[in-house]
Amino acid sequence: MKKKVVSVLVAAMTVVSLAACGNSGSGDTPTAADTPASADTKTADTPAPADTPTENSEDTPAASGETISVGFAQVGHESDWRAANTKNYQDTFSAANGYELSFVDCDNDHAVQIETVRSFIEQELDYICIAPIQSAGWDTVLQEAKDAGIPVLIVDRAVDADASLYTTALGCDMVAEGETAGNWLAEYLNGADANILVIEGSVGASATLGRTEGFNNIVAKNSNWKVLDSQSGDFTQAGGQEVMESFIKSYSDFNVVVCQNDNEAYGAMDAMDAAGITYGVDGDVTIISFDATHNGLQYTLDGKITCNVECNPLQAGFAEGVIQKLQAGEAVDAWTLVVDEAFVAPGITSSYAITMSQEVLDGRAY
Ligand code: GZL
Ligand code: ZN
Repeated sequence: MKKKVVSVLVAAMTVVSLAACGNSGSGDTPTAADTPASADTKTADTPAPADTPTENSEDTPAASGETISVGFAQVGHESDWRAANTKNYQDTFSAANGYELSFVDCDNDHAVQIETVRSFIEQELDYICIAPIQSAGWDTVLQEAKDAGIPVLIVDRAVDADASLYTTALGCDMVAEGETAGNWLAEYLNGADANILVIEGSVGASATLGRTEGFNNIVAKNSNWKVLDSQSGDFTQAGGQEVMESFIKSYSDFNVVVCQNDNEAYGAMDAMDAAGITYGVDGDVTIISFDATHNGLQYTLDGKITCNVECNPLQAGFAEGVIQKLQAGEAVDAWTLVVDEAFVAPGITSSYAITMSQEVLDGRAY
């Protein structure tokens, strides 16, 4: 009976999020051809989590014959990074691997995400994964999941809630990513002035809050740097273009643009192209981006994005490792850090970043 309810309810939720999607699609999410290799292909910078069983190990649910139901309330479909993250979860929590995945694209709508988690609780799923659209507003529904005895994994982004309200969290260190961007910029400018424009990610998202905090920690150490403006581009290409167009109307003396993800950088480049503003290693403006997705690293290899700070989207293996441990009655870590690198355009050497080459790009898993 439970399974029947699962498929009916999820279909309803999916229709809701797809309906909402009409007015908020980023419109620039990649085609299937762009979506990344499955979780199986690992590169040096995509660590195989120590406690994630390999596909054919004897302790995957498929091997033991039971099916594990996992609900995943995903942020949305705003970026290439998100597409890679979604595919990684769908590849990992597949029926063949012994899972029944209830996946809901919450379309960047916090209220939908809360209701999605409530529906997972009502369905009495075995596990709930949440990639929180925003950090605030989670205490009540997390308490409900806890009262229902359903383990909750907070993945990718963080929540402003007491850690006792969920089982574990995993993701990148966004503050460190922001500091890496700032430290690299200080090394690259070597004392030169910086007039900086920042295109932030989605309002209230821990990725936005962390990268902004981290970058500003380094701005504070450089008295000849000035952040002229900082506005949200909502992690989409359209948002990045819109914010950059408004920046260009208001400012003429900027030499650095920080985009808090690759899709915003694509939009910013479109806006600068239209305004005849040059950027990149041979241009007037230095672009720093985050995510280091395939297309973002192509632009880095081409010298258009000068520095790209990675945040690895292939995180489902870590989530599966935690679920496997819980299935076996083992203790799990409260926090799993997904490590990341940074990359710079060819011709630049840096103690904070790897110099891009075709070989580095070809070796990437997404
Ligand atoms: C980062 C992730 C962010 C990416 C964006 O972990 O939450 O959300 O940087 C994505 O591309 O939209
Ligand atoms: Zn949408």
